[in-house]
Amino acid sequence: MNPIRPYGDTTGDGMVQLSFTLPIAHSKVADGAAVQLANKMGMDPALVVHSKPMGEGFTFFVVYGRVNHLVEPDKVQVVERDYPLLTPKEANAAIKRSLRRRLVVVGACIGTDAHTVGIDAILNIKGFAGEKGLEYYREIKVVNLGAQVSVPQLVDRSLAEKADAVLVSQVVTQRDAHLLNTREMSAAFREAYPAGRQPLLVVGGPRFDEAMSTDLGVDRVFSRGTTPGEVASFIVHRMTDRPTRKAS
Ligand code: B12
Repeated sequence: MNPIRPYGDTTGDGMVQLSFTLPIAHSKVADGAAVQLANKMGMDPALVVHSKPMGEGFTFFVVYGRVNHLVEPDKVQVVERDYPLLTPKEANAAIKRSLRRRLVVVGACIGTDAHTVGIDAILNIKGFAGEKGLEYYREIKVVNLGAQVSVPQLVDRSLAEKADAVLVSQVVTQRDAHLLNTREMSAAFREAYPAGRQPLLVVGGPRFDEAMSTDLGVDRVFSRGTTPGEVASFIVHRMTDRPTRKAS
């Protein structure tokens, strides 16, 4: 694929829009500072199209301008879905065939995170984006622990429920809380379970990099826009692929 450029008014004109906040009072100097930053980032010319005070001593900006960088789609690396998308009916049938019992999923928002809408979108029967959540699947038992669950609580409940898969949501990313919490969680599961017997660990949230699963010690990372069907299909694919989990 040929290199491409951003597009604002005419194809390939390189126009982009950027928003940010600077710790400076709203003023003409502040607008100039925003242009200076944009110039240093490679936007030239750069135009402040919006600037508004954000409390005392802070200003929010939207800057519109041209960049000269070429984008090379051939060099982009992403995590592609490497398993088939199943309908709930197909997923139920696969679970029944290979596990001969219901598959147990335990879900939670861990740490201080109280953003439950994302995990509920995946788990609750009402689902997300026109797809039913995992509670709709007859062969899946869902235990949704809700918000602000500690790692020890999650591990204990997973052991008690004999969880096949543990689904963790992390939405707050301040000071990399999502990464630290996930690493703590995966380490706790490695410690609590015999090698090779731990449940499938799945983490999700809008600001995760899907390529980080190995680094975070989990089986899969899902990011923004994930649908319940993708998650159910992944779990079924991995569960029915790994005989060691079947007997638990
Ligand atoms: C609603 C909301 C709240 C509600 C949450 C209510 C609830 N019960 O969830 C309330 C008002 C409580 C709240 C509080 C706070 N919030 Co808030 N909140 C939001 C908001 C507006 C929407 C989040 C949301 O519901 N998205 C919709 C769902 C469907 O999307 P999603 O979470 O991305 O989930 C999808 C995927 O990511 C994925 N997914 C998510 N989890 C999982 C898990 C698994 C296993 C899988 C497979 C997939 C998956 O699947 C989902 C469906 O596609 C966002 C801003 C925004 N527009 O996103 C801020 C936002 C997340 N909040 C933010 C902040 C800062 C806070 C507070 C700290 C504010 C404060 N100072 O008090 C508190 C923190 C409370 C706490 N202890 O966690 C920041 C986070 C910034 C950061 N970098 O961390 C955001 C981004 C706003 C912002 N721009 O500043 N918040």
